[in-house]
Order: sequence, then C-alpha cells, then structure tokens
Amino acid sequence: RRLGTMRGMKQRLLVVANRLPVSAVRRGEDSWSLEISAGGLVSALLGVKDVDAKWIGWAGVNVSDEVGQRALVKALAEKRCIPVFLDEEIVHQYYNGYCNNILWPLFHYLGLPQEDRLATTRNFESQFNAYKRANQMFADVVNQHYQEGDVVWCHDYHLMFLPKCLKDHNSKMKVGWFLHTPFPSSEIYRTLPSRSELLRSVLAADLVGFHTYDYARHFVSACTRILGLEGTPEGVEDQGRLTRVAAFPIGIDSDRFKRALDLPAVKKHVQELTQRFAGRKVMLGVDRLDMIKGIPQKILAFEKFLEENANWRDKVVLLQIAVPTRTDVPEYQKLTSQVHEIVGRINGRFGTLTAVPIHHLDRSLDFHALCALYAVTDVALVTSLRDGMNLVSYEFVACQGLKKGVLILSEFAGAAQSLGAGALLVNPWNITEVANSIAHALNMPSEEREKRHRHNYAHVTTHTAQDWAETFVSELNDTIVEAQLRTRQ
Ligand code: ADQ
Repeated sequence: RRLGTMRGMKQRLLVVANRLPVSAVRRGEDSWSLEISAGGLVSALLGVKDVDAKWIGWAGVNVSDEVGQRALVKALAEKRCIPVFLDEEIVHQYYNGYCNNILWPLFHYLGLPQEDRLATTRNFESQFNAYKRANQMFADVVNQHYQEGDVVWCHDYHLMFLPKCLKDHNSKMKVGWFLHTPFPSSEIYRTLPSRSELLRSVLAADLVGFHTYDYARHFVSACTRILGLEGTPEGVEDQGRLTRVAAFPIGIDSDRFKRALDLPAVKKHVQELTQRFAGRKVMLGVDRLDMIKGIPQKILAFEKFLEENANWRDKVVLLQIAVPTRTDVPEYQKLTSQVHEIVGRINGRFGTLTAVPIHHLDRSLDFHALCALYAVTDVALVTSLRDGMNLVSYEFVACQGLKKGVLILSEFAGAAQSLGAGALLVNPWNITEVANSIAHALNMPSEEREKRHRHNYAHVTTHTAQDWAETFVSELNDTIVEAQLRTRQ
C-alpha cells in the first residue's frame, strides 16, 4: 500500500521509542558525535515509501546542562531525531526499575528475581509513578512537535502510558502502539498491581499491534477479564469506541543482508571462517545476554549432545556470540558468570590441546562479521525461553542462500509461528529434546534441509521490515478514517 499519495505529499510520522536509534558521545561543552545504529526499526522505516519520519526518544545519556542539551538537540535534528531528556533518578526508577525489573520479566513469563521480590514489591509504587512521569515527558515532546495530520507511532513496553497522555492532550491525534515483546497470558498479566491503568492507557490508542495473534488474543482477554470490556474480532470496545487490536509480525530488511554477502570484505571473512573451521560443522547462537534468550539451557543441551554422540565430538563447534546488556543489574551479572562457568566446564571436559567445542564471545559483532558468520553456519540455535519475535532466526535464514543450513527454533519465540514449518521446533527447557534436535539437524539429508530452507527463505524475503512498517502505518490511517466515518453516520 502507498501512503500519503492521495494528498500528493508524504505522510508525516512521529516514531516514539524509549531509545533513539543513535549513540551519542559528548566531545566538548557544546559538541556531540553521533552514530546512527542501523537496527531493525531504522531500516524498516527507511524502506517505507511516502513517509516522512522523525524519531522522538531518549538519547541514552544524562545531559543536565543547558549548553549540552541545546547542542544535542541541534546535532540530533540533522539525523531527524528529537531527544527527550531524562535525569538519572528518573532513568533509575522508570527504565531500570519499572521497565526492566518489572515489565520485562513479567511479559516474558519469568516472574521477578527471587531475592528482589520483596524489595520490588515495596518500591513498586514509586517506580510506577516514575514510569508515568517519564511517559508524560515523552508526551510533552511529542506535543511540542506534533502538527495536524501527523501519525504518532509509540513503541514497546516502556511507553504503555503514552497513548493516554497523548489522547488526553489532543483526542484527534492518530496514535498507534506496538509491543515488541510477548503480551503474556492474562493470568500472568493480572498479577501486575498497575494492570488496569496500563490497559486503559493502551486502549486510548487507535491501533494496538503485536507480533502474533496469540499476544493480541492475550491482550484482548486481559481487557475483558480485568476491565470487563467487550472483545470483538476487531479489537476491544468501550462505550461505543473501538480500539483496533491486530497482529503485525515484524520482518527484516533481507536485501541488506543479501547485498552484504556480495561485498568483497564479507566474502573474505567467509573464506577465513571456512578455513578456520574446516572439517567441523558450525553451530551458531547470537543473542543479547538476557535471561529470556535461554543461553545456559542451550549450552547444557549442546553438552548433552556431545555426551551422547561421541562420534561428533571433534567434528562440531558451537559459536555463541552474546552481547552484554544491562550490565549493572546483579541478575545479569550472575547470568554472565553462570554461562562462563558452564562453557569452561564443557570445554575442559570435551576440549583437546588443539580445539575446544564452544567459542563464547561476550561482545557484539559488526554487521559484516555477523553476516559472514550466519553464512558459514550449518545449524543455528535459537532457544529463547520467550521472545516477542526473534530477528536472529530471520537474519540467519536470509544469509543461507547457498548453504541451506538448519534452524533449531524455540516454540516460545514469536518466529515459531512464521518459520515453524521450516525450522526444527523445540521446547528449550527440555535439553534432551534440544540435544536430539541437534543430532537430527547435523544428520539431516540435503533434500530435507533444502525443503525446509526454501520455506523459511520464501517467508523471510517476502515479509520484510518495510512491509511491516508500511502495513502498520497505513492500517493506522485506515482505522482513523473508519472511526471518523462512524461518527459521521
Ligand atoms: P531483541 O530481544 O534485541 O529485540 P532480536 O529480535 O533477536 O532480539 O534482535 C536482536 C538484534 O540485535 C538482531 O538484529 C541481531 O542481529 C542483533 N544482535 C543480537 N546479538 C548480537 C551480537 N552478539 N552481535 C551483533 N548483533 C547482535 C526485541 C524483542 C524481540 C523482537 C525484536 C523486534 O525481544 O523478540 O524480535 O525486539 O521487535
């Protein structure tokens, strides 16, 4: 669908997310250096035709002086970004506290860290108040920059209170909200003390989107069970007003990966890796180092596979790339040492003087190195305990043009609903099942591999990030038109 062409002008879009897609480093009193991070959302929106998008969000740095703030606003404006300034206390309570310590684990069915449970319960109210204050600060910046006819697209669990703040200020504003994580079963969600207030706020939006139908269904159930509202096939109705609720599965910019594979630097990298691991099958895991990604479970399953398949011990290597995130949180520090401990034990147990079965890197890889790794991989292991979608599985498939490797995929990742027919689906908690799937993947006949790969490749290359963004924004426009038509009738 084309957007905005009716008026012969581009549809203006304000994209609001907790973090701007830039990393900002202060170079002097009034100078900043900025680097755009080419994440999924950025490339998704770059590919959408007829849209003129601006970003609103936190730049990830604390800037308390006016000179610094003014300079940052100016520098960001060139990148079509507008900053929301949050001070350290708000970041601590809103971002580290309410978002990452409460909503993130709850939405991924993990509950709260046991030792923090009471402390979190005690701090809950002040963190929720900070969350609302922060959301209002985002709303204030949106209101300053909003022009009539703009569409406002709010992203993720950080900004669930934003739709209400925006609509309270201007009920005609077109507001959409999209959740990148799962929305849990209403039985889990209803334990949240602020459950009703957050649901009501999200319902203030005109369109609410999720990666899968299951998440959308859970959200509608939460609204019916907790708020007593009526769920319809279209969404949720409250006193004659409909909030559209639907699934919009995200994708990737698959062409960007295909183009990268043709670059001489990437080809050279592929060649080096192929030589480095000659004679061994390459298995790959790429994850942020987060509890939801199931990294310890994955490595234990690999150990079980080595235990039970002695003939494979010197013929396979697992490369686990884990980008550290939220490194100041004790729970994440514990996870890092746990993973190191397991990897060390397995390498000690099955390694030789010349080779180890697991290479574990605690860092991010640049885009080209990542593409090369995906390309030389025989089996990708995505064993998230829960994951909204999981783009790593898509990226692997996009880079497997020649190799036609196998994807082992958790049934608890949103991607299982789109790549389920091509992947080997597993329950990541069952390490015997994962170990058996590794054996199945490594021994899979080439016809079966090709058939599975064809299915996944067709999906990944036809359901792109651009389609996702375009569909959401155009549906948001249509929703409003429908609502206006109804009021006129
Ligand atoms: P994430 O939890 O961050 O995203 P994912 O969808 O896998 O998970 O995306 C991660 C991105 O970071 C990918 O583009 C990947 O290439 C990159 N990345 C991960 N590890 C990396 C590494 N070691 N080095 C370099 N790059 C790395 C959230 C939700 C997901 C949802 C997305 C998009 O948790 O479920 O799919 O948003 O909606």
